[in-house]
Amino acid sequence: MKPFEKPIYVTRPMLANLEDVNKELNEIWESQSLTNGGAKHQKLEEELKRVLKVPGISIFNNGEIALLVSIQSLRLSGEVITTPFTFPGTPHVLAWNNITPVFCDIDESTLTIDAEKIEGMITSKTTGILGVHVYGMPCNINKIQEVADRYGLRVIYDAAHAFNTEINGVGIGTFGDISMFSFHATKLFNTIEGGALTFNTPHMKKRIDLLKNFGIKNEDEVVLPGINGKMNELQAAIGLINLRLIDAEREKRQKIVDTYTQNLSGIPGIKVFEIPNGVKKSYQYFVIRIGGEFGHSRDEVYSDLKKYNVFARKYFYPLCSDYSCYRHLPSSNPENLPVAKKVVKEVLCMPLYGGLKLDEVEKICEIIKELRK
Ligand code: T4K
Repeated sequence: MKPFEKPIYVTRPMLANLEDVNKELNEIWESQSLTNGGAKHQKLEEELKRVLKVPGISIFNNGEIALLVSIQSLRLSGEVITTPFTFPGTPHVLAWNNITPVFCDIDESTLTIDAEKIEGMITSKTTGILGVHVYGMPCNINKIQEVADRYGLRVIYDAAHAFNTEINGVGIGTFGDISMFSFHATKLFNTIEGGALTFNTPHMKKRIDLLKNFGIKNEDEVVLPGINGKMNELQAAIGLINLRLIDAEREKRQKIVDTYTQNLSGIPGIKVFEIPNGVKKSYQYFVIRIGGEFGHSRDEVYSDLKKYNVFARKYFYPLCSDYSCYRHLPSSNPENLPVAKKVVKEVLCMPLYGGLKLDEVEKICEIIKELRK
């Protein structure tokens, strides 16, 4: 089989029509209001509240600063229990807040933090749980909340991959104390860079909004050591346009996921990572697990696909607990993380974006089948 003529990446951003962008830019130029909570910012917050089905929201310049602020807003300290199977941005917000990440193993079927193991990791220093809805798969929210309530812990969800995810019609951003969404270019919904915190108790917005604007209350008062986490008007404008495009994008991605699933299911050693019924999918990632029965390791498949110009990604390898900045921690001991250690060698994120053609998806599946021979 011939390689693809042009590289096929793990994702491509959803791009708005330039005429629509120009229209928005004209309005911004007219208003001369470029940032600091302008009209577009306010409108995007209102629209996102509806789309994400959340009572409270604050939008940010990127997801990472939003997550950093979520820790400050809940005044977490000491130790926070989290997953090692995530993007570096998750544990780093703890380190930046002088908090020790405590890595808990993951559940083999959901690949999210193993809620049954959280209780055993709680110490007198624990103040919170930071779960990640990895690849848009919801954490075991009921069990996590039950443990948190019993020990008086706060719960934050990193929902960077879970835009539009709902559990039985309930927005994923309503669970726990705060959830963070990423609107990075590589996400289903993008504002180029961007993010949001969502929460159930609308009074939380006041503190979060202060924290993202240097703690400035008014011209005479600065009441908190805040940071600059504000989304600007150009980002917000892109968001307003892109919100109109996501339903069509999700439909295209659904067809791609169906095509992958049909073509890859039944190949010995390949397991398609499926999100259960009752969960509305974000279609941000399509993930397979490559087990021993396939006859080639995940790393071999990853490298072989490159020869065909297909750039799949090993998200989230290596485990955060293996980074040089965290591997000294007691919870990073491999004996504490047997499932994560195994899974991280098997996962492969396949290309998924609306512009990917179905015959290209079929060819990628054929390449994988050929590799097995
Ligand atoms: N928590 C979790 C669980 C996260 O996954 C993330 C981010 C965060 C927190 C932090 O949220 P943000 O602060 O980013 O809002 C990418 C993204 O940059 C990152 O947002 C994302 N997670 C992560 C999973 O993926 P890289 O280093 O893999 O990106 P990169 O540049 O290699 O891009 C991947 C592919 O996408 C490229 O090969 C081509 C394509 N691409 C990328 C960009 C940026 C484009 O076609 N156009 C583009 O503009 O991290």
